[in-house]
Amino acid sequence: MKNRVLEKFRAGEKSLGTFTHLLSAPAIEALAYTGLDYVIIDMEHSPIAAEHAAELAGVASGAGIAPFVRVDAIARSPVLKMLDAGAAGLIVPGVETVAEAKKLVEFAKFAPLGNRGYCPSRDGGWGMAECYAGGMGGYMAEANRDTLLVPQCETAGCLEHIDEICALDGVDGVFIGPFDLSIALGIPGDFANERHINAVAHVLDVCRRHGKLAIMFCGTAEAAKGYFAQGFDSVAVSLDVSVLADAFRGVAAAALN
Ligand code: 3PY
Ligand code: MG
Repeated sequence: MKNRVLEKFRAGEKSLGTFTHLLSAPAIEALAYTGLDYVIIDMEHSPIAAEHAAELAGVASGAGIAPFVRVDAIARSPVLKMLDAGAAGLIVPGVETVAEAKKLVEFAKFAPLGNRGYCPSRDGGWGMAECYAGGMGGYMAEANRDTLLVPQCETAGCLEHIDEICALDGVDGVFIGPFDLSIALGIPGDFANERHINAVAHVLDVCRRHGKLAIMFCGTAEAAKGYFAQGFDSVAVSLDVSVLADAFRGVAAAALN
């Protein structure tokens, strides 16, 4: 159940990912050759549902790129299904309250941290993975340690309570959603606004103090470089479909003009 993003975080190295909306196994296999560490299978903003997300997670781990899943609800079902399917981490959008974050820990982490339900499943090789050598306790401990629970900070409530949320045992990091965060701040898309810059810096600082993974989302490699320089451990850049469309727009412009 090794987790490349976690290993890099522990080693003080940065990691890079992107979102996938393409609903395409070959696209994910291709991403594994690009130098990206992880791909986030997005159940929130794409039609990808549980069965499809599980297949794509399997494809990604087989290809050597860590499968993260952005679930579409703060609920037991998607959390459990995606962890059982072998997600290296869960990104959870729209978190508002400390109580919601505690619920997530309850769903995503085995006892004693939480109350995750158990079934021999893909993430533990259906009971045949090495971590089972000493019994199912080994698997449970490894799952708790190596699969990341990462709430998004993108609401006013989450920003207000970020210190408490980040401090929770079982919350492994925070993923900033700059678009929704800027909407929550009343400055949609204005990432240069001082209030947005201060909010982002504050979340990063809180993550640093609690020793948790700080992940930022942005649209370009240049912006990613800036966030790494600021101290983010990880950046998710853009979306496979956007990068594809941008590339072809450039090809069309160059070929036809
Ligand atoms: C946001 O910017 O709101 C996000 O959730 C990025 O994925
Ligand atoms: Mg968002």
